[in-house]
Amino acid sequence: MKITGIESIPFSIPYRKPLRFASGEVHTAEHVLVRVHTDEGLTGTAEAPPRPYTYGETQESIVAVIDRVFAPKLLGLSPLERERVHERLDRTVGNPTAKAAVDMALWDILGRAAGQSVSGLLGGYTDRMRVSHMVGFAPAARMVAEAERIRDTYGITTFKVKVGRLPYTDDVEACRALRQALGPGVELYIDGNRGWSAAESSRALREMDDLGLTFAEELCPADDVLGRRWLVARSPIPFIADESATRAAEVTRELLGGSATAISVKTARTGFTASQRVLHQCEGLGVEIVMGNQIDGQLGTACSVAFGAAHRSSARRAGELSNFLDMTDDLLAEPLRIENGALRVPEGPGLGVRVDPEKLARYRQDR
Ligand code: MUC
Ligand code: MG
Repeated sequence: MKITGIESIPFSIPYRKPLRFASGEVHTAEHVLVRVHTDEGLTGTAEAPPRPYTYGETQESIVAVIDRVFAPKLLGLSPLERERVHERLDRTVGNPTAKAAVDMALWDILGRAAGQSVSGLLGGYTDRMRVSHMVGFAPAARMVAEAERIRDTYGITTFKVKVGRLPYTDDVEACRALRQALGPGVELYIDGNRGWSAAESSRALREMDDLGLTFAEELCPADDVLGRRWLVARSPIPFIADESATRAAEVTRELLGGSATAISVKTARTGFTASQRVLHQCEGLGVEIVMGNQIDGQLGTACSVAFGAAHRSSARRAGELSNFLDMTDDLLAEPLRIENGALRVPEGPGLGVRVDPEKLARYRQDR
């Protein structure tokens, strides 16, 4: 089987309400649908979500790098030649979500060719994951109301609270209000998207010491090298590297440098192949991982749950799988459903999902 074409289709679907966090905000899902075609008629599909403030990629840059740089290098290769595919993609530094979408579309093809689910091929550990919901910036009372609505509607009991605002006491107040309203049975952790200094982060962690937080993620920049090491050495809870550890080499650097003690794995930026490398690396080093979310739509979320459910170490924690709930619509013919706080891996060969052609026609921006 040979790769005969790679399509990159920009589409745009508005959010019902924006998600706000320290490094940016998202009002519209301006993503890219990636479809890899083969000479045997099998097509693999995945989604690339540009996050300009995190990786510098935009919808336009993803389309351009796939059309002009990646596709010409990959045509004629077999989807089974994944090492060769990655050798060619890795000549380019950066562009992580574009590369990841190509990788995941190839796995979709392999699953469809074998008549097996990608999740099964990756590891087949379980068929679902508990879901963690991300609560964005808002006044404390609105953050509490949002978490209560999500708990009551979907049974979700793990929340990642966005922090990193100044003064940091606003976030301490919001976390305290969430703990008081939701009670001790709910799991809370925080993500600062580099919004605080090491000293502010340290003060905030001290003031929240009684809240029983599970993790702290990317509170200050990893580029503040000594400040970050100082903070992580004093943190009473594991410190997750997210945007500072987007590739296996960065994971090594951050962990061995003492700048992180846990890792966020995002299929949106490391696909399945490189996510598995990062996961095995973390297992080997004895470091916990959390399945993160790149504010994915349903297709990206189907990829995250396929990967997360496939492995013991990623299925152990709730995965961030609910950002799509805020979108006004999506591309999938069969929508994903979160029930009793969990999301099941879609059944069927490959990723087990299908894009609705009418929805794609409505939301695509290239025609
Ligand atoms: C997260 O975990 O940080 C927000 C920015 C980004 O790159 O990902 C999201 C969620
Ligand atoms: Mg994060």
